[in-house]
Amino acid sequence: MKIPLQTFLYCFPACRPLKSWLAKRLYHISSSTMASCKHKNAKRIEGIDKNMWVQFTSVAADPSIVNLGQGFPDIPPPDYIKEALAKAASVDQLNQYTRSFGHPSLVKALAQLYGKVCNREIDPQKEILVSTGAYGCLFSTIQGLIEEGDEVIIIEPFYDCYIPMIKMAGAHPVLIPLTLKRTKGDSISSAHWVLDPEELASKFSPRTKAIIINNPNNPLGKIFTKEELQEIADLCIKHDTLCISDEVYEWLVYSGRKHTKIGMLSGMWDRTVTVGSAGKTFGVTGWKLGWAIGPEHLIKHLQTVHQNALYTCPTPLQEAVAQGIWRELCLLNQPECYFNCLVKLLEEKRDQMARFVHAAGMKPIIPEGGYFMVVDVSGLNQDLSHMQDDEPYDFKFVQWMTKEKKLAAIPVSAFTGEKSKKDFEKYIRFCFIKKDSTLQAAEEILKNWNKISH
Ligand code: IK2
Repeated sequence: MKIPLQTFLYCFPACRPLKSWLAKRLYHISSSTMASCKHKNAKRIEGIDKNMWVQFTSVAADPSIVNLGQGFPDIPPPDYIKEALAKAASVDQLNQYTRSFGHPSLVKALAQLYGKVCNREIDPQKEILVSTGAYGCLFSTIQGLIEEGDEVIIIEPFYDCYIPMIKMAGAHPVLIPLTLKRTKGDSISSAHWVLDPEELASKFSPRTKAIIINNPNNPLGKIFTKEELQEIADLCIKHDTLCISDEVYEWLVYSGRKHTKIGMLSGMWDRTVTVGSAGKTFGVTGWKLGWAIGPEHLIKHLQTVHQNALYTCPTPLQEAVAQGIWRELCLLNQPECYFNCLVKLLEEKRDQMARFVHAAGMKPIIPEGGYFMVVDVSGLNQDLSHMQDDEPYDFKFVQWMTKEKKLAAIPVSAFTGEKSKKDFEKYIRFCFIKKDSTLQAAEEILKNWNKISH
């Protein structure tokens, strides 16, 4: 026989304290069940909780480690940009909110600069969005233009944030690797990494909404030739596909190479969003300012995302970057231009790094642009069998090297999808926008390592 709790408590009043205890327990159980369900992550962020920058930058933060990992300079930014920031911060009005889609003086400066580079008039109000770094612009582009169920083609190795951003939009990444075209001789350049045109064509389908290219590429340093870009452009036009062109290293182009903007090829302006970064342009990565440039009918959707996500970016930083751009605009193609000075400086550092990694038994891939060098470490035959087995070799190698040799880098398979990890796990990436003393310290580590291991 079942006796209801209320009847039981009525008949046995001594048990009434039990009632309140039971009620509290029941409330606790039901609310914690509700909580576990309501506190669950949104589906759109499922499986994207790991982030390699979070993982590797915290390890490399130890000052005893020579950090050639994350891509930021330890050489000082140009004085004029720091002075411009100090000056901007001293103007009361410039410490307040500014226009949502970009501070007026910055969008004007960007329109002038890219108008000159692209040889077309750019509307500062309608064809530009300023956001929190290239990251913010990529996010607004993908959220604003990519629909649930769409496919987005990405070229491997790729900057790692593309995939989680595409997944957050409910779309599907479709990957195609750059592969090393075998060359005679010892020296390998990023130019030897190419797409297979037939494979590329096979990736386009009626569901393809966009292709993302990164030119110059991080991590390889590849600069796509005009012919390679034309092949991509032809496919975009044939399949009526958008192109998102991440060009944050556009000014870092080494001797003998030329950077072409895919958005400037015939028929491409109307379907291309080009992304740039003040952090990379002026060596101020901590400022986290970037821009997206393209036709009004695309940029207006990025602006919609931005106004509802971030609304605006810091005014003094935007003013200082505007001043920096005005300065460079006047000096463009002259030796005093900061972009040209930086390229000269970095080309020397690139060659210095290539020499010392080669001397240590690693094989460098000489980058045509950017400030990273990918190196093949398989020649070192470093036995890492004692380490966790469920990670690619390069992850283990970087963790081991950081701990044992006090030298930090980034594993290249972090820039690929699952299927390609096997093809890239013998490579690690070094950043060379570093002071001479930092590069010398790295060289010293590699010299000693060689002595020990041979
Ligand atoms: N796109 C690319 C290709 C980038 O390299 C970056 C910045 N990457 O730097 C970290 C590293 O690779 O070590 C971004 C976008 C993001 O740029 P921003 O800092 O302007 O958001």
